Amino acid sequence: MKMTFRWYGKSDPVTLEKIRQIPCMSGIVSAVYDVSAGEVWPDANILSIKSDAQKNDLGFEVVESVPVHESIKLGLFERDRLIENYCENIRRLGTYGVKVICYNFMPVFDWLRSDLSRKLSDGSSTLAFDNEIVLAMDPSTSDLSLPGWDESYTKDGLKNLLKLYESVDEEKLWENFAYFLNNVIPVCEEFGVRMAIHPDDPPWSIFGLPRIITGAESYARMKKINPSVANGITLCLGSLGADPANNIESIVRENCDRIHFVHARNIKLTGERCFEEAPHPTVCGNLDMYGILKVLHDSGFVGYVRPDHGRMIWGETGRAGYGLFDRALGAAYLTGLWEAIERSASE
Ligand code: DNO
Repeated sequence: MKMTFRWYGKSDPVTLEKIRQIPCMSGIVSAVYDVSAGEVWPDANILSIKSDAQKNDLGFEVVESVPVHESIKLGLFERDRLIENYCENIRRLGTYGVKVICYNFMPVFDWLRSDLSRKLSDGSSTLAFDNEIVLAMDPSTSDLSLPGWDESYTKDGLKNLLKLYESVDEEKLWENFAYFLNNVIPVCEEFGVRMAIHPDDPPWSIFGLPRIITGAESYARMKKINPSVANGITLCLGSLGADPANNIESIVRENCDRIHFVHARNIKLTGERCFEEAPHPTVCGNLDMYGILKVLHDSGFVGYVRPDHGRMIWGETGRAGYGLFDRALGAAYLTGLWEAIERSASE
């Protein structure tokens, strides 16, 4: 297991100098943020992340994300050019030592929360999802913004995009996903890169848009489309865990050969389709972190882990979910759990 930490580039207040001081941190997870979705990432931008990381004794082997252009998800005529650009990014990243690309296939919106700063009784604040609030939101006028979202649309652009999705149901999205996979996976195989799809977060349809990566059945279907291990998974515990019907341990057992990246975080279910993001330890939420990590360990997991979202604690302010302190506590906790699991397995 390699412990990693997400870094949003030079503008991130959580600097590489701070990240390197977290014990056992092997590398960063990052991306080229100043090139639009669908375009090829200049070599210089990729190399600059790599050399910044290296100067701090950190690796750069995981990219999160290379965004999939909406025209690919919609299956529009320009998708072939955009997929070729995606393939070129895979070639370049592979050449510079990137091993895993985390991506998602969620239409229009990436992860979603209704509350970016819910006060908890201990004085910290956290991200939360409340279904009633989301149902009442109008996506084309809401001002919500989350780290990593594509913010390049104008209000009209967004409205047009939502309109285009009216003719794309889940089956159509699967078809477009299969087309994408069957074009990119051979390139990944050639360049030693593994794709790791992030589950839909939360794992159900929002704003009437189709969402297809929601649990065990999705992974079985993905494998049927393309059985290569390069067609892999980012196991995001908090995303999958938001639906109590998902049995994460069993998803791990069924897919252990293709889990290349883990987003480890805990959540506290607060109602039907409602949850708060909890501190990482098992006792703080509904997910059994020890149990899940143990199954990963026993299934031979050798991929990358990053502590996912943290609360804002000790007065920290910054990107929602992506402050330093609580994520660093999460990393230390997860590293400790892993050490205990490894040691007890070898005794
Ligand atoms: C949220 C993240 C997601 C993730 C993308 C991957 O915090 O986990 O935004 O990066 O869905 O493409």
